[in-house]
Amino acid sequence: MTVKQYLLDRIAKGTIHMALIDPDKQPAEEAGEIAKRMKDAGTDAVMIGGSTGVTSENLTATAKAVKERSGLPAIYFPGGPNAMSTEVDCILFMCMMNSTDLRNVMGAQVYAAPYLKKIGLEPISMGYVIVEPGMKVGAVGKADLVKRDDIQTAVAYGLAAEMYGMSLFYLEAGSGADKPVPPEMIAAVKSAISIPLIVGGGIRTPEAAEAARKAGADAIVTGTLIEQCSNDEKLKAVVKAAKGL
Ligand code: 1GP
Repeated sequence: MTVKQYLLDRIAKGTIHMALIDPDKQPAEEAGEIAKRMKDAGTDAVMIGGSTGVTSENLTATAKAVKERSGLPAIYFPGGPNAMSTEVDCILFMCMMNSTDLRNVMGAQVYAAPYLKKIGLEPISMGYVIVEPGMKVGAVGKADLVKRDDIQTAVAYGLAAEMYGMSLFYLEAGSGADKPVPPEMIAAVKSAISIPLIVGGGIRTPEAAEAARKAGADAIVTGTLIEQCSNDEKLKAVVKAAKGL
């Protein structure tokens, strides 16, 4: 089964949770341990990526450790075409739709496509839009951030992603954001599009995860929380709230 089908099958049953691990933040063994704890907490898949410091070496080692320890799909969430690995199960083939740098919209993808074809890695097409505050990914990605109250623009990006035939649409507030994507924005985008909606950035509490799920997120991503939290019960509570269990 493709990873895309795995995700769609799970999403058909309700909101899923994905744990984001930055390979630059810890040794691979530790990443594997985090993935195992997240699997036990009920997470559905592990995304591997970061805005800076990702290399083919740390990506490969992290993907290997994640798969060995958790058995969960290792989904590459690339920050650019510079790091690649055959150890990941798929790559989010994404277009940062609101970047002002053409390389993030299309250039990196064109550069990477022949190599992805050669190694036979599953691409999952995804429209990726950065909402305020945007954090590091907004700055590094030179994003023209969607304002938190500009729901119409967020909806328009979602519709454009769907019209382009993208498989997923991701609303991102940025890792470590003080506030996640507003629930009103999630709800409006969700009701406008029929492709799965991923939401991430600044979700660190069961309340925030529940708000995103209730607003209509199909997948909820948490990164900072799992890096910083050593309390398995708290991790479990956030995953449960994300999934509505
Ligand atoms: C980043 O949305 C993710 O792409 C995760 O954000 O680190 O704030 O959970 P956090």
